[in-house]
Amino acid sequence: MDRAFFPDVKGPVPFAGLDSDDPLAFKVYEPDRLVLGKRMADHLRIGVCLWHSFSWPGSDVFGSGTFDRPWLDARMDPMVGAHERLDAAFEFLDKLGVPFFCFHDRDVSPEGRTFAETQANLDAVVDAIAGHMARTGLRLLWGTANLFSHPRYAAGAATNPDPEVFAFAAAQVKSMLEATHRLDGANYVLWGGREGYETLLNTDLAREEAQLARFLHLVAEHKHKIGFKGTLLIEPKPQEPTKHQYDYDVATVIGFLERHHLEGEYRLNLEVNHATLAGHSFQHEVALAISHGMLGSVDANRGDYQNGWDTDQFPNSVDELSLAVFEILRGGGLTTGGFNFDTKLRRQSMDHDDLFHAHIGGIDTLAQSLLAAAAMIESGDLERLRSERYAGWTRPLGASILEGQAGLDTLAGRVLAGEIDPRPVSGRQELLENVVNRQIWAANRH
Ligand code: XUL
Ligand code: CO
Repeated sequence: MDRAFFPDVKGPVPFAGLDSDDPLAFKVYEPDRLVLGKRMADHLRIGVCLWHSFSWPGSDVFGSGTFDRPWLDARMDPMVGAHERLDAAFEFLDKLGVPFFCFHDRDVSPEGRTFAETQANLDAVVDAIAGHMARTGLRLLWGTANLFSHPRYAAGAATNPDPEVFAFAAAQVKSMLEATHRLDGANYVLWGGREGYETLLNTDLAREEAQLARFLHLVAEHKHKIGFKGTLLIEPKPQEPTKHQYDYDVATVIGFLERHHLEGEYRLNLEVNHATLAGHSFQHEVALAISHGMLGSVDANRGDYQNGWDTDQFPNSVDELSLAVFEILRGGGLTTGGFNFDTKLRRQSMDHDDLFHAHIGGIDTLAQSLLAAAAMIESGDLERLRSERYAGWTRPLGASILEGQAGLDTLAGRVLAGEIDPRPVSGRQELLENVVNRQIWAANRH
């Protein structure tokens, strides 16, 4: 494409600060600003997804696409469209000034009539992506295979009742894992698209679990075989598109991985809206993953509290996000992961620039959440109050219980003798909530 797709944005989007009213400037995100001794850009490792932003026309179940995405026009040669899409996507990424992007195989290259043709299409597009990366300096946060859109996957991929579908999915993941390796991806994601069920009347749960475990072992084996050094990530989600997805939430996935001796091979890619669909706060999912050493990466977005589906909106609540970022900082920060915007414009946001407004707002929300979370860490109040709450466990009684020296007889004897007589202690929730709010409100002064 010779013409710019986003001619009204010069880029890179500058940092202009809170006093600026320029809608095409960051108010808080300042990549080189040091936060807790580390660049903001290195804390957040922001990525943009190529599916919602470049491969979705703005359709919903009641209506067709509303967005101007010429490369999706069915009358265009799909490979010509694929290259046009990449031109527009890399123009956007470069102008936005983020370091990373993410994609599924089918976001960037079309299926051919045979698998060999599909592979040739992907190879050609990956060549073009490598060229764009070399030109712009953008990096791949993660790659993934789309194992849910094609009708062959209607009953799942690895958990399909037909082993031929399992084999086809295996071929697709092999191909995309190798493409991710070639592009030096930092991670490879497996979201269980249709790994779940619609009705138990036709579903053998034990069999499907065994199939999924086998599939994940094959992926891990292939990772080592080709020498891919990135992290393999599973992305939990409780439902949608299937009525019940097997990778329901963090607790379920960790249990599954441990049951099948896969916990050393995989970590988790946590999405905000998936946490809320599972009935959890995002902070909960992040904290639980960290407590098991399993946090990998984040898909940043949000849902809408009035409905129960995955609206994938751009994040805009510092109050909510800063608590999750606080957990991430407390856990030592992200390593190979980042914050990928797995986010969709609203269907009426059809101007080309809307994609910039959406990402700029989401990135500023993240940056402000980082400042607030860093202030919570720096003040030390939350950490101090939490360790005071558990202080008993570091004293002789707690230590003797945890180390297995005190059995029921010993403990009961001491209680009976009146030596142990616990008093309820305040959990100080409101005090803690005030500490958090003060840090959120004051964060910009730091
Ligand atoms: C679906 C979802 C996916 C994964 C990648 O809800 O989040 O886009 O992130 O397959
Ligand atoms: Co996602």
